[in-house]
Amino acid sequence: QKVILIGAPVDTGQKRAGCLMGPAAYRVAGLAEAISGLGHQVIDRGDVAPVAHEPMPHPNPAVHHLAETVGWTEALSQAGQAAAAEGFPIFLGGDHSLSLGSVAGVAAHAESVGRPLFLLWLDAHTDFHTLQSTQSGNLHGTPVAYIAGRPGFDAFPPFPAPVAHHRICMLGIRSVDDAEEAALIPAEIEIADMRVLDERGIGAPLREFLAKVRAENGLLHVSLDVDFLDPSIAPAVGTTVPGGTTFREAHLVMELLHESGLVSSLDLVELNPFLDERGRTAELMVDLVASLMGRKVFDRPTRMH
Ligand code: DIR
Ligand code: MN
Ligand code: MN
Ligand code: MN
Repeated sequence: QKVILIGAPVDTGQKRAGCLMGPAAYRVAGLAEAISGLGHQVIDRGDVAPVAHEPMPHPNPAVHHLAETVGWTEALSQAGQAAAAEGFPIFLGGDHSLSLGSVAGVAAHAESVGRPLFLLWLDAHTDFHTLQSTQSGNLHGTPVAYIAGRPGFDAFPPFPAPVAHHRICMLGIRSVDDAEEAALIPAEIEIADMRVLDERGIGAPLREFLAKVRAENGLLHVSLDVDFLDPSIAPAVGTTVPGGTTFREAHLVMELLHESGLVSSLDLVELNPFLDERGRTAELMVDLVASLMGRKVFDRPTRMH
């Protein structure tokens, strides 16, 4: 595979500074070397810069950094669409507001090749707020709403080919705000929250979703928020929520994704290196990417399920 690294040092989608150091931390932790060591070609495109805009006031006074977020969305969408046409983009965040742009870019690419885009959201949070419903005003809590085509994103470029609800799956969910829950209850989005994962394990719901992607010959974008992981193994995130996925659950997800051969693009988001402990979270994220790109515990050609 030709893997294209796109640095997205976005820090304006929430209020705790530090995510802008994420791309540098992934590079220091050896992300490119880990991927190329598996036999892939890796091209590091460096960091994207946002398009500049005058401040944009919003009727919801909680909303902050709207103009900056729109500027990042435009720049990352363009970079993402070009990279998706050329290879396998990995977006190095940056907070989760970068996915407004990264997924817009890969959605435009999917539309241009006539294939449906699917979205796997690995997160403690559902990130389903509109600009009207958010109470924190943190735009990292909004990308899935934009991607799914919810109204209220008039300040942003129109989302190219919104992703249908049945093509979205969320794993690891354990923090949902009331307004998000109200909007999600009637939606056909697959939500395997932590309760579901406790009952069924993480492999079963993921396999069901992958079967849907395969049945429609879809492209699959994976968005991995550090807070998908339990804070005991991944402390470097501003919004830790207890009860997250374990080391092995997370690796199993990545191994199943690799075996499926269906993943076409990836976000790594919310890493705040300022909160890390000797780089352990950055290193864990790099190891998870390695699993996604083909590193195996035990490399026997076929595995029995
Ligand atoms: C919360 C949370 N639902 C909000 N956040 C996220 O502020 O809208 N944290 N996405 O990672
Ligand atoms: Mn998130
Ligand atoms: Mn989160
Ligand atoms: Mn919340």
